[in-house]
Amino acid sequence: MSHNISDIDIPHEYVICLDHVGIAVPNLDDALEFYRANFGWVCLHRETNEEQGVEEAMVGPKNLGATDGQIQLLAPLDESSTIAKFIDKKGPGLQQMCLRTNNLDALSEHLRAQGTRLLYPEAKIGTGGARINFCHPKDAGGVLLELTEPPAK
Ligand code: CMX
Repeated sequence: MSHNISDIDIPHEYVICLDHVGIAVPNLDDALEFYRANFGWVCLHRETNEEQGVEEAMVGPKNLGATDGQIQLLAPLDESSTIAKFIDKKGPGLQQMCLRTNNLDALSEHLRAQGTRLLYPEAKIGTGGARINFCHPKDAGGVLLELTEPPAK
C-alpha cells in the first residue's frame, strides 16, 4: 500500500527493516562458497545489473524470515564498475548498508527536507526489480546507505 506524504509524519512508519548489508567481492562464486562452507548460508537470489555494473547474490539462511537481514555479495562486471573502483581504493569489504521502505518517494522527500543528499534525482532499479536510491555517505555518517522499495507482491 502506498501513502501520501501528507499522511506520514514519522519516518519509522515507512522504514521497515534492515534489508541487507552489501559486501564488495572480487569473485562471486568464491564469496558464495565462503558463506556456505562457514555458515551454511545459501544463495537466495542472483542477478546481473548492468546499469549498476554488478553481478550480485543475496545470501542468507534457507528459512529466511520476511524481515530478516541478508548479505548482498557484489562483484564488479568490469573495471568501470563502482564496485571495481571501491575494491581498487579500499580492498574487498563492507560497501553499503540498505534499509527497506514501503514508500521510497515519501522517504526521499523527507530526507531531502532534512538536508540529506540522495545520489539519484529519481529512483533506479535494483535487486529483484526494487526501486532504489542511496544517501550520500558524507551525509550518512560515512556509510553508503541504500534505500530499497521492493515491488508489490
Ligand atoms: N562507503 C562509504 N564511503 C564511501 C563509499 C562507500 N561505499 N564510497 C565512497 N565513499 C567516500 C569516499 O571515501 C570519499 O571520501 P573522502 O572524500 O573523504 O575520501 C567520498 O565518499 C567520495 O568518494 P569518491 O571516491 O570520490 O566517489 P566515488 O566515485 O567512489 O563514488 C559513490 C562514491 C558513493 C557516489 C558511488 O560509489 C556510488 O554512486 N554508489 C552508488 C551505486 C552503487 O554503489 N552501486 C553498486 C551497488 C548496486 C546495488 O546495491 O544494487
